Amino acid sequence: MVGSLVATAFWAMLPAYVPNNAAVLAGGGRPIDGGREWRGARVLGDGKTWRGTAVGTAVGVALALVLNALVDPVSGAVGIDLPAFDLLAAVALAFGAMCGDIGASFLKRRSGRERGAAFPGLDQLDFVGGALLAVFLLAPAWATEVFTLPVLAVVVVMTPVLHVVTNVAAYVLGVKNEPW
Ligand code: CTP
Ligand code: K
Ligand code: MG
Repeated sequence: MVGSLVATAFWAMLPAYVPNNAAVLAGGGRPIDGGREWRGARVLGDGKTWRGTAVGTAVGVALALVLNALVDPVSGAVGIDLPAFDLLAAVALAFGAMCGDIGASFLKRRSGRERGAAFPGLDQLDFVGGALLAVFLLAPAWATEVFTLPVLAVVVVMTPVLHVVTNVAAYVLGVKNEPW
């Protein structure tokens, strides 16, 4: 029961988890805010780029398509009925995750935090909020079927743990500037 909730939550959120990590590897180039400031601080900052956002979204959608090709054998192997991704749901999860992270940077700049500064809580859940909001808005039937209340509860508890682990790992490997 718990195992199937965790497996479903992890599988369904993978297209939202991977974009931020892909953006770290792909980032660079022109910042989304074009260098503009608002009220004495950058609108978003140099850490939110067009390339990172586009590549992150594309990688998330591509991963969903790969998962769709694997869903039957994996479901059979683990004995859990994992969901396949509607295209719109995949786009919403990936792009919504990137938008949640971008929204968080906007809030960080408004609260005087420089690029790279930690914002505990927000850092671990911004992309989850963005992804879930987008998928419930753009693919409501799919989202309601997959993200039942127990699955949502697992997502909210599991994601910060995974986020901390992957970011510390990325920092230790030298691909990320801060361990958060
Ligand atoms: N990145 C990007 N575009 C995005 C998100 C991330 O190019 N939409 C890249 C940037 O190179 C960024 C790195 O991924 O520096 C790490 O992402 P993140 O930790 O979200 O950004 P920070 O640099 O910490 O900036 P902020 O304080 O605004 O979160
Ligand atoms: K972030
Ligand atoms: Mg950061």
